[in-house]
Amino acid sequence: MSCVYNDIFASGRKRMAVLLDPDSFGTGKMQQLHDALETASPDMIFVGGSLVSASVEKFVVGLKKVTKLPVVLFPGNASQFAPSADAMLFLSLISGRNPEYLIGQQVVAAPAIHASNVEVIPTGYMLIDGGNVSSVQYMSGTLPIPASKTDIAVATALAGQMLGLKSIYLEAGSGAPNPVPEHIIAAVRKAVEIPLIVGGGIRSVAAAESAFDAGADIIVVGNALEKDMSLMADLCRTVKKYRI
Ligand code: 1GP
Repeated sequence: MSCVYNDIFASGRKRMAVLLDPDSFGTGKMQQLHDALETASPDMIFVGGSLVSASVEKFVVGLKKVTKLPVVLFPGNASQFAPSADAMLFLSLISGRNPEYLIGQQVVAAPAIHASNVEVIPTGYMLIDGGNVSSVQYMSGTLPIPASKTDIAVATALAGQMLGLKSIYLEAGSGAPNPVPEHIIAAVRKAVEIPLIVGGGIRSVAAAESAFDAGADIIVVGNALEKDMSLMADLCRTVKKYRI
């Protein structure tokens, strides 16, 4: 049986996930996505968003028709579970102090996830100030960690690791003006051993390189690809350069 965590997250190789929001991406662009994936081949597809109205399950089933890549749920809340996915980030918003996103939504979702074959990847989700009020910040009613407070980011990631979480996601927010700063990535990378996912505002090869150079294991790119799918090939070439 394939294991997304062992084979991709903890492989020790740099990886890239393409993030698709079922509402903004829609099923109409599946052919375009198929063509882009043929040339680029990222490592996996993340599916989710802060607020999703479309059926995530229907979207995942549609995705499975155009790609064999692992589909990993990246849910904004419990309603975004889809049993046809390969894996899911079981997120706890550990940078926030809202119990609903620390444990509440997780309790709601747990029975359905348990009854499925979806692989669960417990993940500490940390919102870092990306220079605007992000959807995550607004929807979760939590404050991001200020981009200058490296010590708070490190302590939060350490606490997540000590709680047994299997990865840390440093999030600047979708479409953030500023991606997670290198000093935060580097300090968290040094502090914890678990895989480090970095996303939010990565919209160029240079931004992807600086996240990897600072210590990201996996980068997540959504917005920029929605605007220009051709960027996927450039980003995937960059990821592969790190594997030589
Ligand atoms: C958002 O980290 C992801 O949750 C990706 O962000 O859409 O800005 O690439 P972008």
